[in-house]
Amino acid sequence: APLIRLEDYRPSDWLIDTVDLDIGLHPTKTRIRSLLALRPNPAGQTDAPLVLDGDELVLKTISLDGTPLDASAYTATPQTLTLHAPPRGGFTLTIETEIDPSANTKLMGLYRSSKVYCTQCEADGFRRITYFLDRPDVMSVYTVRLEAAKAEAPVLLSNGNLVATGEVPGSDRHFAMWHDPHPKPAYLFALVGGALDHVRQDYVTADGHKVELAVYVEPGKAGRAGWALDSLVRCMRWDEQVFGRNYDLDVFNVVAVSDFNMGAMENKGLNIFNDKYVLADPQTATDGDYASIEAIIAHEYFHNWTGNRITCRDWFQLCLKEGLTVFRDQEFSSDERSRPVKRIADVRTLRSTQFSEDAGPLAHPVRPRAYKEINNFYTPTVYEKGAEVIRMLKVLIGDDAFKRGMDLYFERCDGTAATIEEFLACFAETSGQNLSHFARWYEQAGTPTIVASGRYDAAARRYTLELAQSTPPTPGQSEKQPMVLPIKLGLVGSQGDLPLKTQSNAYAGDGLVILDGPSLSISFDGIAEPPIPSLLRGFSAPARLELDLADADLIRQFSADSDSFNRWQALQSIATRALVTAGRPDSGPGTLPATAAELGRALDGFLQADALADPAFAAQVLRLPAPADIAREIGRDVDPDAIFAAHRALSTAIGTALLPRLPGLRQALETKGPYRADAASAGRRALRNELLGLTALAAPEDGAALCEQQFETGDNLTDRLAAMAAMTLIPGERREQLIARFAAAYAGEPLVLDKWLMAQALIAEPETLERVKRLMQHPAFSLGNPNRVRALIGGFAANLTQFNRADGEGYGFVADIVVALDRTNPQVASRLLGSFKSWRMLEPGRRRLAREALGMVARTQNLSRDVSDIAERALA
Ligand code: B3K
Ligand code: ZN
Repeated sequence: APLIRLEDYRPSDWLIDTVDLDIGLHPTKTRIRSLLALRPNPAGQTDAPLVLDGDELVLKTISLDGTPLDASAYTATPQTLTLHAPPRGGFTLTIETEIDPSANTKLMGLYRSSKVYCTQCEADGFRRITYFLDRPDVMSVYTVRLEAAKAEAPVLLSNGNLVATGEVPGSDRHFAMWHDPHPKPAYLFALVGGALDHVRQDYVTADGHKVELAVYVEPGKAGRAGWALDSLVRCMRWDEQVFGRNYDLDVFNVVAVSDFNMGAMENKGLNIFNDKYVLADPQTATDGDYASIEAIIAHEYFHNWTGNRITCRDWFQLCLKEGLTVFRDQEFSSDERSRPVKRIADVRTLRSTQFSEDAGPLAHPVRPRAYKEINNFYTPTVYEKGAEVIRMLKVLIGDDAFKRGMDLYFERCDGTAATIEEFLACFAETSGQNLSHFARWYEQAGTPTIVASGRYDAAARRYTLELAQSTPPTPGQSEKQPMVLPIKLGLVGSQGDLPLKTQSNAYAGDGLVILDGPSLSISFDGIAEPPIPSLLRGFSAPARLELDLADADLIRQFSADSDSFNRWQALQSIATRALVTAGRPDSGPGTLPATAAELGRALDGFLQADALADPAFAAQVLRLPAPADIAREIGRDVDPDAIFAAHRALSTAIGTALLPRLPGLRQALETKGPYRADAASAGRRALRNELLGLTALAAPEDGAALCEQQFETGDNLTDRLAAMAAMTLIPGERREQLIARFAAAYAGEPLVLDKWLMAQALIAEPETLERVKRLMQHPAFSLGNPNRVRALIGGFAANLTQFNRADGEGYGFVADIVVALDRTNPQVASRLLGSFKSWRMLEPGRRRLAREALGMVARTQNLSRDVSDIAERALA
């Protein structure tokens, strides 16, 4: 496959002003007539041939300005439609294609999911429907007529506003006509047809525009659509208040489908969702699901401005819409829930997904320079690190300049396909700062490490901080330049934060230091006692911090720091250091770090004093860094079994230290009355269930009884699933019985059974591989459904010890599934292959076995571009 490069970008030679689609839906023979109004792009070449994109297409007819084209005037292949000598001025093309939605297992373009017609066009699915200039800088006004059998598809939806409906005389068919006045790229086109139920609500925007909101779901599931609709209303209001953005059409529809390659899609006025991120009621969704639905509904809605009104010039600019929109949804959730807890959760995700990507062979800049398959670049780096870059920008230039910069961006770039340069120019203008060095965040891959050390001079009452940064090499970037690192900091004394006074004026005493060179030394005066440095407050830059504080100081920081994030981080740092030491291959199995007792005491004191004040925060404090985080910290010759053993030993020791307190605390945390999804209730359940897990480890007999009891009496999925998950920590017959009872209780609930599949795939025992193979035969599993695959196979691939079995069987199993799946759904297959991304840091035996499995995949004939791209890069 050819490498597509950012530097080769050229504007399109042709533009398409309007698109009129007439689509006759049929399960196997869907007809598409497309009328395109083309004109030469003043910025392009006028005498160029016209080459439209296709993908597995069959051309039926073609006319130019209404006259059928002579066969010599064009060439049609499944991939392209070329007009050799298009007229110099504007003209229209009418193109007819026919496709089979039922045979479309790639779930790109038009397909059927449980008898519902739906589309997914980003990044390049529209070309699987009709020949087109399928690139985001070609923006057109769409009018869409949909026709289908009334019985099969009573609901017919597309982008924009509904302009007409009617019967097709003399037939069992009907039609709906939709018009979207906002020019958009083809990747935002969507249609839905099927028998669907819905819930609806009217909404009036801040600028007085009435909008009909609706959420469409499979028949019988309307009772589970309320939370999504409620989230939609709240995020629309929030975007008006915080970003000054009003909605711009008469309708906004959300549709849930059960076969979907990713989470959701922001098609203009017609968002299509994986039903996992729409459907919720207390019996079938967890607190985590409620939070994800709220966040993803908001994310897709926010794209209406950051993505749709302002789209991307080309796919290299993907982070322009994704990083910014993740930032926006994170801010929304922070305002709806607890800001510190949300930040902690986001940083956990960033570290586990993005830092690990950045540390391995698939590392790439937030704005990649080249790609073979763009769908492989919808990554944690583009999304989550992209959001961190926006967050740093805000810290760097301040809230006010950031807000004015966003306003300027909306004003200046509305209706265009923009670039990162255009985006940054707005903030350079409103802040008066030169952002060219900051822009390196978009170009340079890898996670910077900040090495910090402090020195206290009691006589001079001066504290000096030495900071240095470096970034390890990543593929294609062996030399690294210093980044702009905004470091929020404080000096914690015995009575709290000390006032910051610096001698030089270069760094004001406002708690923000900018490290933008290789190193920096900064002194604070008038410091009356030896302080504890609190660096990267709120995780102000996506970096690793190396700061050697004694455990006792970290424990003091945990109780005294005014920054919640760093309070949490202090204990995480103790645990990380202990686990890194104990998890090294030469440490002997399951060595208990000496600090376990200290950590146990600190947590016990904290639970006694503070747990009930903020249970959601307390739950985060109790949760240790994941074994995979420890593996990344160790970085080379990793032995997953040693890390896991150390992790288990530390968790068990903590559980043992807390054991006397657990029953009383669990009782105090019980939520009274019917289930409520709010953040405060969810926080109590989170802590209560964290304590259940610790009980299961520290006192398996009591733990098993508690799990059984909570499963039987729990009135919501959060508690019942937590009971089963805690029980998976306790091998034996009682566990198997509870697993069976869970399956029986939720038979016919595929989304709940996904959690059941995943919980089993994550069991850290050698029998898990056989269990997973057995579960592939269970009626709840299907290789054809992405959610099922991600739950069971994706869950197994995330099981640190079992995917990385010393005999290589885990690698072989996942690699075989990747190859099999690639024939039907390359995108899901290539995501799964991404599970190998950390193979190079393993000890030599596993490294060799993982490389062999990757090699087997790479050598397979007729691989998709998606899978071969990942295999090649992983092995490079
Ligand atoms: N923009 C879509 C993702 C499309 C993925 C294409 N492979 C969802 C989102 O980020 O909101
Ligand atoms: Zn997005």
